[in-house]
Amino acid sequence: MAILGDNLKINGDRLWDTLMEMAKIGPGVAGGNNRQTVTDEDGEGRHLFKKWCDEAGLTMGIDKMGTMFARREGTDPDALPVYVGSHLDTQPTGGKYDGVLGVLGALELVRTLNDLDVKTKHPIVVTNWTNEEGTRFAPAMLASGVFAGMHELDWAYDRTDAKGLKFGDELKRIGWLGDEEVGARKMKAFFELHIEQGPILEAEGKDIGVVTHGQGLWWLQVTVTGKESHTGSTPMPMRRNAGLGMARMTELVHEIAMSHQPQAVGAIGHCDVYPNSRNVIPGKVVFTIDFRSPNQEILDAMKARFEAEAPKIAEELGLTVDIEVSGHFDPVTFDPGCVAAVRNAADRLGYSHRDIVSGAGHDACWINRLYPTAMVMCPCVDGLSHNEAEEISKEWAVAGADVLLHAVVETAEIVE
Ligand code: HGY
Ligand code: MN
Ligand code: MN
Repeated sequence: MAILGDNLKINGDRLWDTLMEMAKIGPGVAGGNNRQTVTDEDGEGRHLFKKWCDEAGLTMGIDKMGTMFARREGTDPDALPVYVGSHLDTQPTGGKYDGVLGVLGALELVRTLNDLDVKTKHPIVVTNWTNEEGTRFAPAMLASGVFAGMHELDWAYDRTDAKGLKFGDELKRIGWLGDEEVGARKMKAFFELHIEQGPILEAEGKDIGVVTHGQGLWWLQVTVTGKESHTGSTPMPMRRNAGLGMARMTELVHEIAMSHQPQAVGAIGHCDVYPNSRNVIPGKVVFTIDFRSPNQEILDAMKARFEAEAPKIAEELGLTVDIEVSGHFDPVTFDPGCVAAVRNAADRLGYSHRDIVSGAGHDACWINRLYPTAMVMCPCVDGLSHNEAEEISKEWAVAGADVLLHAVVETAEIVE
């Protein structure tokens, strides 16, 4: 395909300006973003994204999880579309690029095809998946999970945030509850551009990560119960300190992950201490654990060991412990054909690249269960992400979007 030469490239200035424009919505306190899912800020970001899609001549469809699908027509309206996108929602102390680069890189792809009047046989659909982060409403990748049939729609609607607000009510309140059945759309393939959120590409001086696999994860929610009592007058032997239980279990999580190096990670992320008073021994603590590994056996062994040993810690300290699963997906192997399209694109464009396993979860991990899927990664500074200081270079963003453009256009089949 002649036109798929290295002359087919995105407009880097326009992509960068678009990223900076979106970054103004839901600003954080340290230069990043706090645009959590189905908040007013998320709604504002959606309106801006829709405005840009309208200007690009795309047809917008929205499903019952609020996911946004902006369609560029192909020459064959019946051909299965190639979907490309990521997420616009962020962590509370999120960066400007996690997810956003994937949505706006896909928009730039379409803008470039419009500029060059390039036609493809298959339609191309730019996608913004709702609630990828799972920080306000667990689990992560909620909308793509419903789309992939991993969660029921009503179960997703009932997910509650720390204030007891329901996801479905909040989606309706911000005005982005769509009418399409979730999962009704069929795809030829799905591609997602994402920052690596790890140090490998930058450390090795590589422009592109060709994502062959993704880590699996277990999210556990742990409730430790003891007895509230006075921090001053309660003798040490009489205490039933739920906070101490959490501390010992936190050490256990770390030790379990360290025992499976280098193929494992584990930490706690969220915790609520009750009554959270400086002179009351915590009677209850609720905290979350995030175990991940690219290796299924290791992943499941970490969960099993914690489930076996946490009750022993509790018993020693006169506590009780309850463990429930709040998120899970198995390790992912992306589609070899789509992965090859990414690798060929990087070669054709002369970008240095290496195969890589995604440390983070992505919507692509769920969509890969239904349709051929692959990811493109670009480096990020110090591998830092889920931090307002998250940073990428314009050159990295452009390289990633160029490779995404070629992989998608090759799959959507250019019409000469
Ligand atoms: O948790 C994750 O890996 C993703 O950032 N939601
Ligand atoms: Mn992300
Ligand atoms: Mn993220």
